[in-house]
Amino acid sequence: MGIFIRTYNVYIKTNRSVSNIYSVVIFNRQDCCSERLNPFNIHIGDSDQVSTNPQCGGDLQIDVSHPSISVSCPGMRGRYVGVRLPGSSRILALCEVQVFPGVNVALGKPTFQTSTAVLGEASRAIDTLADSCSHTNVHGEANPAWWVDLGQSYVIDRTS
Ligand SMILES: [Ca+2]
Repeated sequence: MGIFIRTYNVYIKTNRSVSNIYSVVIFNRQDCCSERLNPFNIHIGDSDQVSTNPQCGGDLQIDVSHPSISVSCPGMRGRYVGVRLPGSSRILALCEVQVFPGVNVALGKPTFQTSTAVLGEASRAIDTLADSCSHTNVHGEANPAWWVDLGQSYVIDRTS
């Protein structure tokens, strides 16, 4: 079993102008190197300085025998959803990142990352192809990160 964070079943939505995020789903590399993702952090918030936004769940671990992990972050909100690898000399590859308020709101949105390897464009993490992955500098770097700009703030109001 991968880590599945489940807390509240119900959250009272106080701002009706925002939509709902239920979970963030991350697809890991399957061809090699799947252990490189551990540990990772998910940041959600309205700052484009992604690493300053609140973390969902602290240091997270994916079960490397599973292709993906679904992380619920109830009560969090934000326009930017980021994945960051804490530590020196890390390499971040993401094959898909999905943000779910019923439908995947990350699709078609602008994506960014701290560095880009050849054929590892940030947009590959939202191209719906599990064998096409974003990739930061192959030599590693401190605290590499990837993020998507959802264009508006979304809030989690309950787990799905
Ligand atoms: Ca992909």
